[in-house]
Amino acid sequence: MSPLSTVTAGDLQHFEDQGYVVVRNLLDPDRHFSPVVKEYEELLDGLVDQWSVDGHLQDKRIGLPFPERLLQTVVEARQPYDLAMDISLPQASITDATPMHHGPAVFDLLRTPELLDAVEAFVGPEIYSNPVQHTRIKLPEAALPEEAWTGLTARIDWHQDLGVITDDADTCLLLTVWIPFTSADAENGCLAVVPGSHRRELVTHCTSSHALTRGQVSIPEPLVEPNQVPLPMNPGDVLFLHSLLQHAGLPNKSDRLRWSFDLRYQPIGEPTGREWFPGFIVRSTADPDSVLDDAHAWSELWQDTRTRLAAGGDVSFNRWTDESPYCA
Ligand SMILES: O=C(O)CCC(=O)C(=O)O
Ligand SMILES: [Fe+2]
Repeated sequence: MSPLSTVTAGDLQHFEDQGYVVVRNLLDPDRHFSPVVKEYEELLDGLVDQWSVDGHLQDKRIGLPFPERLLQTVVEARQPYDLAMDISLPQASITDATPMHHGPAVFDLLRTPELLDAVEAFVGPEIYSNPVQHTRIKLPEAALPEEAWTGLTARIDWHQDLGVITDDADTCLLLTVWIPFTSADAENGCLAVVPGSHRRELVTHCTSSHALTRGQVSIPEPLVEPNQVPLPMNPGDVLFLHSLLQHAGLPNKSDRLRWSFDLRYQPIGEPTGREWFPGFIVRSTADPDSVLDDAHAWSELWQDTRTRLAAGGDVSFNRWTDESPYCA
C-alpha cells in the first residue's frame, strides 16, 4: 500500500481560498475502518434478530457483507435503522428508548491519530470533539419508503453547517470532517459544494416542507449559489469543510449504498452550538490529562444526556424563524 498522505500547505491554502479541501488517501480503510465495520455488523445482527422476532423479516441474510445485508434487510423489513446507527441524538422527541450508537470502535475513529494530526493542521493542537457528529448510511432512494427519508438516510438539501447550530458558535472555528466508508460519487450521493461560498456570510435557512427533505433546515433555492461542484471520493479520502461553505448531500440514484461519517472538531473552550449534547477533549498538549480516552465514559456521557433530555423536554438548535420572505 502507498504511504498515507498528510495535510500540506497547499491543502490549507485550498481550504482558505475555496472553503473545503479533499485530502486523498489520508486514512487506511483496512486499519482505520475495519473495526468500525465490525461494530456495525454486530449492530445489524441485533436489529435483524429483532425484526425477525417481530415478524418483519423472513430471511436474515447471514453472511452477506454489511452494505448489501443492510440494504436487503431494510427493504424487506421496512423498519428504521438510522437512529440505531447514528452517533448522536435526534433534535426532538427524545425518550429513554431513543436508539443511538456509541461503541468503542466509533470512539477510536473519532480519535484516530492520523485524523487528529490532520485536524491539528486546521485548528491547532488543543482539539475538542464537537458533538455534532453523524453517520449517514444512505440506501438507494428508490428502495427507501418515503416515510423513511431523513437526513441520515437520504439526500441533504443545501445548507451551511453554521446554519444548523445555535448562534453562540458563530465566531468559532468549527471544522467539519467528512469520511466516506464506501465510495461516493454523483450517482450514489457524494457531497456537492459551492467553492468559495464560505467567503460570504451566513444566509437565510428555512425549514423544508418538501416531502423528500421534510423538516430539514436548508437554504432556499434563490440563495444557493450556482457554481455547484460534486466531490467524488473513495474510502481513505477525507473532506474538510469550512462551517460557512454551502454544501449538500446529493440523492442516491444508484443501486448501491453510500455510507459516511461526518465529525466536527474545534479549539478547546469554544461554544459547540449544541450545548445540550456532550463533546470531549480529544487532544491536548497543554493539559494531556484532560483528554477523554475511555470509550465507556464517552458512551455514558451520551446515555446521561439522553436520560436528561427525555425527562426535560425537547431542545432547539434551530435559529431560524421561517419569517423570511424566502421561506414562503
Ligand atoms: O453526508 C451528507 O449527505 C451530508 C453531510 C453534511 O452535510 C455534513 O457533513 O455537514
Ligand atoms: Fe453539512
